[in-house]
Amino acid sequence: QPGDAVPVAQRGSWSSFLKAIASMSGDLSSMTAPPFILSPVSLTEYPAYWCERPELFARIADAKTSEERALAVLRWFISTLKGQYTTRNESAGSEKKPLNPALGELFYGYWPDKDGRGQTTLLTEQVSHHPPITAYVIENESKGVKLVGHNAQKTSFSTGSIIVKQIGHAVLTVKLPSGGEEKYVLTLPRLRIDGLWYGAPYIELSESTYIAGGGYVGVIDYKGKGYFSGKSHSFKATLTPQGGGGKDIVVEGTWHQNSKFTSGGHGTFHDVSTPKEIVTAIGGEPSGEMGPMETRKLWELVAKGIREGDFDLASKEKTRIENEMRQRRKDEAASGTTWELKHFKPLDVDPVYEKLAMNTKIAPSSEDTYVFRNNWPETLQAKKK
Ligand code: CLR
Repeated sequence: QPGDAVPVAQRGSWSSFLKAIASMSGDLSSMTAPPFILSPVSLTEYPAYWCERPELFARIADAKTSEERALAVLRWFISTLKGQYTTRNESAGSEKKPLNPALGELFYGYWPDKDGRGQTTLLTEQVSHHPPITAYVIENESKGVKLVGHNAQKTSFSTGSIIVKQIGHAVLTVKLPSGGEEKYVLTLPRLRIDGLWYGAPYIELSESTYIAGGGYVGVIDYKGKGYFSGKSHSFKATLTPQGGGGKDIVVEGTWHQNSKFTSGGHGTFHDVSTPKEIVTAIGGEPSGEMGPMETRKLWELVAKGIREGDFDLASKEKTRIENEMRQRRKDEAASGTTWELKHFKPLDVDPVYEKLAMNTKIAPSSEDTYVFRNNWPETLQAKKK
């Protein structure tokens, strides 16, 4: 039945929300949604999904050949998808609407060393509010593996589903045993959000993403129920060595379960059932505390309200924050200044993307980027030893 998963008292506002989505263009993040669908987590925390298996991230550095490295990158990438796209269904019952980050919002965290894999640190900054753009760095310094990326979303509505086109990309840098380094460009999948009618939204991935670098181009094709294997969350990844001569490696399976080699290898490629490790949030102030622009500080009472079902508190606090931010923008306009980003510098073109996108079908052929200033807060710098 329509609205089955929606609390009775919110069914009216859910159907108004759906109607509003159907006629919106572009940015869904600032639309007001009924309480039952709100998440207490800000989008600045989502980049942590890239590293919930820190050992797979670290292991990229251990590869001995470019083929091994390309496979290690692919294995780590595939292992992040379950966290990125199914976690909220598992923990909250359905996909939820995240908090829409304020300009300059910050999130810091780390994954501790374990079994010699080294510490991994995370830094996120909301680099734009209109449209929302989030930039992040994840680094395992002792291993020499680093991911720098940014992402935004363009949403549209089609036959009952929300279609989310992700804009942005990430660059993975890996130090080689020989002393040099290798860079890989990663693009992001298109999302389709279904189950809206019932009030139980969930994500399926579609189309293709690319991992280009290290002498390989990887194309990952995503299909839902009724394609390839007939299963939801299916993918097929093809790694092609550049420069001719080599043979493709093909891996097939489901990204939330397991996958196997179907060409160029044998047996299991990856099984994602190993336990994940949630990031540990950490304050970026020298005292170890969280500053006023740090996600969990900024949204503290909104998150509390949502978690405890006190939606008056949540909406009162959300309005207060939004008004403060609006005032800040007005003051800046009046004084002819603009907000200064703390950790990133915007750049119109990304030379790494341009170079690696050349021999692929990566579209668009050019993208802007955010360059990390390499200024980790002291509290995190201390975690990198
Ligand atoms: C953000 C970047 C992450 C992967 C990711 C997962 C879920 C996506 C999110 C991104 C962007 C915002 C998103 C969310 C799912 C739902 C939410 C598209 C891409 C929208 C704004 C809210 C839709 C509201 C319905 C749930 C009703 O690496």
